[in-house]
Amino acid sequence: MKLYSANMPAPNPRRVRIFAAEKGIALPEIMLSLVEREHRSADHLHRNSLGQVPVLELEDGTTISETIAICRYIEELQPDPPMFGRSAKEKALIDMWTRRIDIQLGEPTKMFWRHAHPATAALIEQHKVFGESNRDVLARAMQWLNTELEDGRSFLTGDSFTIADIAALTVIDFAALIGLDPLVGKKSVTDWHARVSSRPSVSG
Ligand SMILES: N[C@@H](CCC(=O)N[C@@H](CS)C(=O)NCC(=O)O)C(=O)O
Repeated sequence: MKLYSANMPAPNPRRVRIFAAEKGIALPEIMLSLVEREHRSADHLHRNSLGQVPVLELEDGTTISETIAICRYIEELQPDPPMFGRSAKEKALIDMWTRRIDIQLGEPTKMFWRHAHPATAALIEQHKVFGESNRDVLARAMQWLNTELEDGRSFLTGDSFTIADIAALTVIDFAALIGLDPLVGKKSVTDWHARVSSRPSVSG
């Protein structure tokens, strides 16, 4: 199996990279240049009709898109360490947190990137006022997350590093890269961020 991917700062391929490293799986990556629009080539549109990365290609030619679907597939192949939970309660809490991160943090970050950032201005029609309004939306979401983590737990769902932490780390790092300052004044999130960033799967 191999992953059609893209280099940093692309946050979604990075999620799969970290996830596979946590599982000890060496996943060959074929890097597409997003700047050169290789993800919109006929070959890649054949793999994913939405023209996005990551895409996991299996030995039989099946292609799986969507980061969480790819990670779930890898989890089935290699259940240890469990990153989507084992019990019904763990699974539900990890799903809850992954969705919260994608909706509360991921959406405003994506909307700012698409509608206000200079790097995407030539690619899509931007609505700058709407795009800029997402700065405040993200700032409020980060404040909420900071309050949540003030109880001192190590990871988003408790004592274990999970897909929810990977989702949060990658979106927060991307938000920082595009100038949204997500960690400023957020002590509990900053402590969590330092903890997860020091993991070999992330720093290696
Ligand atoms: N929902 C998808 C999002 C994938 C996505 O947005 N990938 C970005 C790279 S991080 C991409 O391919 N962007 C190029 C584009 O949408 O044209 C997932 O979870 O995999």
